[in-house]
Amino acid sequence: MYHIYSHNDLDGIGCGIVAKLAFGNEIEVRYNSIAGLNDRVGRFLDTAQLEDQLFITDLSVNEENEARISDFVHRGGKARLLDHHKTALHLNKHEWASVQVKYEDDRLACATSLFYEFLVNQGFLEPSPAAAEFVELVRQYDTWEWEKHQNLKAKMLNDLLYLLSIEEFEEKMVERLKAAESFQFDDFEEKLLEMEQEKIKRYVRKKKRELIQTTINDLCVGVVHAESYHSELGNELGKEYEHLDYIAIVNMGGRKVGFRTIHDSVDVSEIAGFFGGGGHVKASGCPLTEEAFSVYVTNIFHLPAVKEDAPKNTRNLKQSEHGSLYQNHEKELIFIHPLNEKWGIIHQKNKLEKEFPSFEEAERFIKRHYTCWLADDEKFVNYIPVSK
Ligand SMILES: [Mn+2]
Repeated sequence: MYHIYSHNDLDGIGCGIVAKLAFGNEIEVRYNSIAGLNDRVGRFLDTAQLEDQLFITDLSVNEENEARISDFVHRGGKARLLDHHKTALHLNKHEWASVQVKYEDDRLACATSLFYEFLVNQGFLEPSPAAAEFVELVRQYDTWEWEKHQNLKAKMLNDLLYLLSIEEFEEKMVERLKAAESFQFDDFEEKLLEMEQEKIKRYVRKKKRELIQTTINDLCVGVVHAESYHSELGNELGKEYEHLDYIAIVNMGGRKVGFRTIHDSVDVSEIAGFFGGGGHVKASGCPLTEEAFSVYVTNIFHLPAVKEDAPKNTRNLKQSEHGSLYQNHEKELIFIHPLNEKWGIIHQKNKLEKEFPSFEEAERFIKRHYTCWLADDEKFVNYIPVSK
């Protein structure tokens, strides 16, 4: 009997789907949370027979299971772990593990793409255009490449998973990939997914108005409470408030915190690791421990949400030669103005000594330091700056 223990997200489930294409009813497929995997692997090894074949995909094992799998393999058992998380690279020292973050042409790998290629190379699975397209959609979604290519189909595939149950999604996809020449959504799914896009847009708009800005360990952080749509929120809020180093998404019901960043200079897997979690450089998570709770909830609960830049101004505009006026909850006024080919800042009545080579850098500075937003036209026309 074959057994696959995989992650319970699109990439992990993609592995289960290609496994079913290859092995049909000969494989037991189980999806796990990051926290649940080691228990599952431990229980498998307790009773494993040498003719059992174990696959672990999109997740990695702890030291105890690492040693136990090595032992199982040395006794003649078959096991293979395939992952693409850099936190699992140390497992490559075992012949039974292959962890690969990137392809030779620099495309990022995902577990489904690695596992699909493995199954094809080993002769377990006949390659097909539909399966290859499905795998590529999973890869683009999991690595965020879909955004760069604006490949909405990849995002819709993930949305469809969460509109259905895992079992339903898996069954539908396996049937479709077996039968179809290419990978398509049906008309009903198209309509559903279109409605879902609109719903997500409204949800993100609402959450934008609930974002709290704070400073944690010298990083400027946006905190929001949300149960769902973490990727969309992390991405949209990160882009809207570019001055924030990362977005923390608190899920009270699930007792978890998700971390997302759009910046290359920040590694959110480190931040999650600090609170006993882990993940990718740009997307990670941790349990809502007492410590995380005090940092991301208690300490900032009294703060008001940050406001968006005034959207309909005709006078108070960014990067204007007449200057741009910002305000914050403390009713402070902050003014950015051109100054000898550079940009200067007046905070309340004080001219800052620091000068900035670009408007963007000046704006980033004041948004981080004063938690401010572009004031409306009325404030601007009544504003009299101290003499520059
Ligand atoms: Mn993955």
